[in-house]
Amino acid sequence: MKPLSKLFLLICCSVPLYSYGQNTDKDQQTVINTGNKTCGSGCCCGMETQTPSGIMTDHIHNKGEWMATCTYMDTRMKGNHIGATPANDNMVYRENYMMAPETMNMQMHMAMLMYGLTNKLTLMGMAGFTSDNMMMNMATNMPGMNMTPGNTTMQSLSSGFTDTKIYGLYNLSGKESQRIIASMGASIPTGTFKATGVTMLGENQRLPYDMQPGTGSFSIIPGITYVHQYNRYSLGVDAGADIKLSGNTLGYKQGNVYQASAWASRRLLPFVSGSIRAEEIVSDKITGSDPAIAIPVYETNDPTANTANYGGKMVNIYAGPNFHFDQPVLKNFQLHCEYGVPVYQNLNGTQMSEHSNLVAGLMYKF
Ligand SMILES: [Cu+2]
Repeated sequence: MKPLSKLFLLICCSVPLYSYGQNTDKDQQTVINTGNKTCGSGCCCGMETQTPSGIMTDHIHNKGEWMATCTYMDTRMKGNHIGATPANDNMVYRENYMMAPETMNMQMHMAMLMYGLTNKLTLMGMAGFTSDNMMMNMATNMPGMNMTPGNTTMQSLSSGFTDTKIYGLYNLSGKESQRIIASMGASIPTGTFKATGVTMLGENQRLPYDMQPGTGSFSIIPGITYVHQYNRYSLGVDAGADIKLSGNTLGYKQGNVYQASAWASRRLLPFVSGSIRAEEIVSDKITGSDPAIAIPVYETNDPTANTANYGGKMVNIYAGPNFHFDQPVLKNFQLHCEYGVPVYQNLNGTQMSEHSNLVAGLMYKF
């Protein structure tokens, strides 16, 4: 685990322990009343802290209000699936591949800024940096491959800035307790899609599509989010898509992504709420290919180098706590954490299986 992830976990555990015992029922009443007093027609205040960490488009801000968020995302993949069936290395080799991915870890740090342009329209921008680490096994040593005899694993690393996203969020309903937020975003290809590293072809080779920090394509990101907030609990649904507008300069286009979520959350203590969320993600195959990856020996032996092995359907279940603090120094902060595991995966071709997802975000409103 990297130092920053340790820090997040430390904050997760220590701040609520500090807050506990400092709060009383009277304090809880104060939090809710203060929230209502400062609310505009659809702002995020008081009780919005119940929305799960992975949902970014659940609220807007009052005119002139800013919010900054630091988010850490840790996605882990382990083993493989062929379609909907979990597959061990031998099953991958029987598909005529020489390489079988073992694990992959993607760690992303994201900075997000929100600004209330009017009481109904909020602008949001996101920029990120990602680090990917993939381990692969190979069936046997092949001549000309980048492996020493007897060493049957290979590690590939990549890192870089991700694509940058900008959004407009508009509250279609007049109420804050029942919000319908329509959002429209655009993804700008600031992330590299030409990262190189260790592959079966050797060092400094173009890394496969899933190891590239960026897509190289502009995309639009429409979405709609509904939140019904009660005093102690809230319910919400969210649906959205990431539609690639065109291929990149290398001649391929990452698949469109469609996602939907539904969640329920409840205030558990004056300073903490818990949420559970179900999420479905459907992603399309890659169209076209990168000439530096679509080399026959590479494409037919490494499943991650083959565009047929991208896209699919998955359902994830998440749970996590949200913390808000009412100490004078901390009252503008909120901390959201969410951990998820897949309950269903039906992936195109032969692909790495999703293992877990951690999202943790520290928000500051000013
Ligand atoms: Cu916000």
